[in-house]
Amino acid sequence: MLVEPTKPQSPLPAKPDQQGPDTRTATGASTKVAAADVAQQGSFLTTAHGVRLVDTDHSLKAGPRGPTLLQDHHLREKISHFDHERIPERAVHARGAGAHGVFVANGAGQNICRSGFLKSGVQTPVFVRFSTVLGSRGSADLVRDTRGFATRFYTGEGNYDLVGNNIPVFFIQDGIKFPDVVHAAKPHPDREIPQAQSAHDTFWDWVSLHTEAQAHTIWNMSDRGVPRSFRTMEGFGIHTFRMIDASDQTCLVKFHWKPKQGVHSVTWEEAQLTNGNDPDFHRRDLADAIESGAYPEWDLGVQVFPDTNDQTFEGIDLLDPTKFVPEELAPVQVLGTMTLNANPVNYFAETEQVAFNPSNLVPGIDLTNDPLLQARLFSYLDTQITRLGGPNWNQLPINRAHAPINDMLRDGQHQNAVHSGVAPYRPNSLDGGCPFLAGPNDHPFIDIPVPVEASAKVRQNPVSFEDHFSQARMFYRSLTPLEQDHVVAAYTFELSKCYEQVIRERQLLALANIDADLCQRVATGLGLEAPAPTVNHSQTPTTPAVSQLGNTWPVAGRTVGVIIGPDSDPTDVEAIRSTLFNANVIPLIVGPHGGKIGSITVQRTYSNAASTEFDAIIIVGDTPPAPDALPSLDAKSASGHGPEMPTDPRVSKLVGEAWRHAKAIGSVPGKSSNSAAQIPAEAPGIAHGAAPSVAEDIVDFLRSHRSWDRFPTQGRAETHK
Ligand code: HDE
Repeated sequence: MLVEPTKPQSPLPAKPDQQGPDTRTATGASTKVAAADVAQQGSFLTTAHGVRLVDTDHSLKAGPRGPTLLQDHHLREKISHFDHERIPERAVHARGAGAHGVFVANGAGQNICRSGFLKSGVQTPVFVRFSTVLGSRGSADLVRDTRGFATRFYTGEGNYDLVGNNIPVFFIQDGIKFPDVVHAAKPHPDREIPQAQSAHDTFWDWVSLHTEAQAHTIWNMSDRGVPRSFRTMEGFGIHTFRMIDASDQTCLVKFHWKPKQGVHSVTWEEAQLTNGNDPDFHRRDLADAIESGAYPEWDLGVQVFPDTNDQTFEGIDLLDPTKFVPEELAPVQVLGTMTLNANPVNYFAETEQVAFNPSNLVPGIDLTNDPLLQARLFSYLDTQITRLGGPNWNQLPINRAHAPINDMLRDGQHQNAVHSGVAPYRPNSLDGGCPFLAGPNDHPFIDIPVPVEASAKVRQNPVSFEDHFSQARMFYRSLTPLEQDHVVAAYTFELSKCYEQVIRERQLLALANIDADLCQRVATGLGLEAPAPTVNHSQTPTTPAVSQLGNTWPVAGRTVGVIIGPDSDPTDVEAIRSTLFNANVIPLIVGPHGGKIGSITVQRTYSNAASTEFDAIIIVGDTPPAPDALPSLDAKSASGHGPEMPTDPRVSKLVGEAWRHAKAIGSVPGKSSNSAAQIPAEAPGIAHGAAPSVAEDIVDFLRSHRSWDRFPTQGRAETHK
């Protein structure tokens, strides 16, 4: 008689009369082969079914000049597969770059969370995907936008996805509005412009009407909207999550990623130039850094709050994702460190097919009722079905868990598994009762029975969600005067790109409600009247932790352009290179032409180098006009400047931009005055002198990222405390 077994058993083997396919990979190899053989094996070109081919350049035709035959199986397979190479890009966050790494826990989380991956010393493989939000897959990296920061931890207890951004607050308080904000921010539906940016009418129309978006928008308008690198971005989980310890005690947490290299940005002008010079700037920077061994690192930390009934901390509603908690009120406690140490082998298979999902939780981490988070739990699962063509996307290599899987999910498009047994249901006796349910000591995910406030079903926000301006004000007033200047410039630029006057005026009113001075300065730039505020602020606290300036950071992986001329001293160049290499900074030699200048190998030329690819520059000796520095040959050479000039005009342009973008500039004197002569010698971030000491000074300047004090600021110092 069949009885339901009482002990867990392995999945049933096939019956004696059954035989599944041989255990082969998709390439026909045995499953125990190296990863590369799973993708392709053998050195002959074959069809997708392993038949070797003698020709792939000519279709099968009725004679050399005749029509192509339908019979050509190779032609049809090759073209048909090609026709289906693209999958729908992500609706948002379409443009991204990924990397593999490892997270090592320091054990500090053990007291508040029972997740195995937070136990001291546990190493967990991770895959991270950074992204912009608005642009299409082929858009430029350095647009003004929020950046996605999505991390998958392949833990022993299943996959945990922390799908966050580089800004700690979000546009909206309730997920039901996500299609609205995205439709407003995406290109206009009639002409499909502008690509990958918020400087247009529909965006500002929506955020000026829907003022809960203002708290996020001001972060976008700050330097956070144009990061120097993925490596120099903070990450935030945004929502409040719940952690559960070994004895079922709970606390509320907000996640933070802190980059070891500090938080840095580029200037707006630099961002715009970069998008033309190198639209892949961030993607390249991440891959190059990893390839060169300058592995990016972040500490993962949490702010911890008591799990109180009102889920409010120091007056801040923890369920409102447009609010953040200043670090001065709740310090970030570090739980471990993530190091990104490997680039993907194949962009499509990994970075494109990775399918994050905030529902991927592990024991010890649970959700709160944040209405934005709740809607995400539906959206991500749903979107992958369209994007990855069916429900089995979790079987794709990058999405597979590193923990044993025995689900009862069956069939569906692209099913990779050959499941044995007959009873993918519970309870059963036919498959030996498998799979079994875990007991409390088997590391199961347990939904914590959090009481739900007795209430009616309503479409309503809590009252605290009505405060839309106090945190935007706190953020603005916590920035340094220079950072405030950048915010003013960003709003002025964006609104100047709107055509509708009424939209500008409405956004000015929102700015008046954030800070009167901010509003006045933007209004001046737009040539409009500053409106009076309609909101009164009582005392606004400040949180200096949101400022990016005023510290020094490691310089590993930074790039310095070393600009040489035909007579530059190779000993000087070598001294500079070795000083920079010793500091783990990457020198790139920029010469008047490709190939070699004497014994020095040129990596960039005057005509193809862009100032935006360097964090600093050093000019070694004289840089007279190169033979191709003629206005008629190169528009960059600028009319009127010809071979009679002491300096190649493209070098002058490079130096001028480095100056404008607050980058450190060094020069080693040559025989005549070189291009750095145009720069005031005593200005901040300028080093003149002998080769090794100039390079040492430049490394020192790089530690504070930029020499911002080169320019006077207009922001109000008294607001930043
Ligand atoms: Fe997303 N979001 N999102 N989002 N999101 C997606 O999922 C969505 C939200 C974030 O590198 C999509 O797989 C809704 C907040 C990142 O693959 C989609 C709502 C935060 C990424 C989606 C939000 C994010 C996504 C597009 C409101 C920061 C890129 C393709 C309820 C905490 C992940 C995909 C990657 C991607 C929906 C809100 C961050 C459409 C409906 C808040 C970093 O499912």
